[in-house]
Amino acid sequence: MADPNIPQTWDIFCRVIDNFGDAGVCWRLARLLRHEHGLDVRLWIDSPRTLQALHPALDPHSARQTCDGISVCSWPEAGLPEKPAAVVVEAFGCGLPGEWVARMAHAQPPPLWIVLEYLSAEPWVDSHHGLSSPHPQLSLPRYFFFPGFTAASGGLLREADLLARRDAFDAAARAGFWRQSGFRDGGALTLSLFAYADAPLGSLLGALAAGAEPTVVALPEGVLWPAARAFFGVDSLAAGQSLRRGALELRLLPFLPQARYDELLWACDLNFVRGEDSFVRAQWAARPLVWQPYRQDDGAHLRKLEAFLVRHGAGLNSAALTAYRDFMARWNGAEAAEFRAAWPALRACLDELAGHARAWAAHLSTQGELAAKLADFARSRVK
Ligand code: TRH
Repeated sequence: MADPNIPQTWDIFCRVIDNFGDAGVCWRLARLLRHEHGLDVRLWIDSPRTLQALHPALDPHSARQTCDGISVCSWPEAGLPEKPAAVVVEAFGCGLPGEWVARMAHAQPPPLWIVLEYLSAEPWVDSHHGLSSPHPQLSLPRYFFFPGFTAASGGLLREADLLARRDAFDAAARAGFWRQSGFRDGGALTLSLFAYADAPLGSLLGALAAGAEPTVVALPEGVLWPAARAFFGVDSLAAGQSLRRGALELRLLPFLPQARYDELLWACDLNFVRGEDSFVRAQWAARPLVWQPYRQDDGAHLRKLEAFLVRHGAGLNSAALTAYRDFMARWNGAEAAEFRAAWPALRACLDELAGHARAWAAHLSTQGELAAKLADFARSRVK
């Protein structure tokens, strides 16, 4: 439980840029620090409504509340912390408000300031992880903490029981998940789909519908529902509904609470994910995944994709890697969004990709877990 040498109080400061990942990662980190390290955690978030989508028990109108053992403070409604925590985590380099930094500078002793960066598989992460960069004017110790896929990085968030719960999710649990979602699990090839609005959904669904193999696509409510409506030529969609065309069955799901999203990943044979947190969860699910990184104007998202393919692709046979790369390039707009050949090629090596995904998850689980590494990092830097 609590290690007295780890600073006991933590403030996590989260600005929601857009989408769900900022809140998703911060909520997961807060829960790990609280429940696996026994620390006092305050999560300061400027969009409690986004967090409520992930954790429905949260009251988005409350300035301060305790949820799942974590003190959730809506910022700026909740004002400033009376006293900054011993460790202040600035999530994704979102920038702490000036009045926060001033209060930190006056605290005795000053808190440890950790900037939690975005996840990347790029090689430079290892040499940047843990570097200090003191505040230009104030004597506040500030460090940069980089998640990553190597032992030298900050690692990935993972609950202690996650892999055991994944492995216990058997055929009966899979059937139960679909039944609870309003569907009968007929054992067909099943894909989950979570992507950005610019994903070429219509082209993918067309290739699946034209295929010979019955294929289920599970689509939680979100930005891709308009493209699904257009594909099927319907005016509305509702969770629990399924639409069919040729070999394709599209199953509409609600946006699931974060705690249940893992079950969707475990209930599928291939998972389309995006951004950061769902991307990591799909790797822990040990199923093949197709990733759409968050688009960045300078093309940095394609460099992140390439870096992942280089790391993850090592050990894959060349035919499987070629099909995987080609499909990911088309899904991410680096190649024509045409799947009539790319999908059958990917489908043909899905068993190889599945075995590789299991080995990859096992490899990642030996690398040290992010919240534990963060707690250890704080322990070693707080006098
Ligand atoms: O929503 P995202 O696109 O968030 C993005 C990324 O984090 C990106 O790195 C960041 O720069 C940008 O926000 C600002 O994708 P991500 O990271 O996968 O977060 C989605 C969260 O939603 C994740 O915790 C999984 C969760 N989720 C559910 O809880 N239920 C669902 O039904 C689905 C589909 C997702």
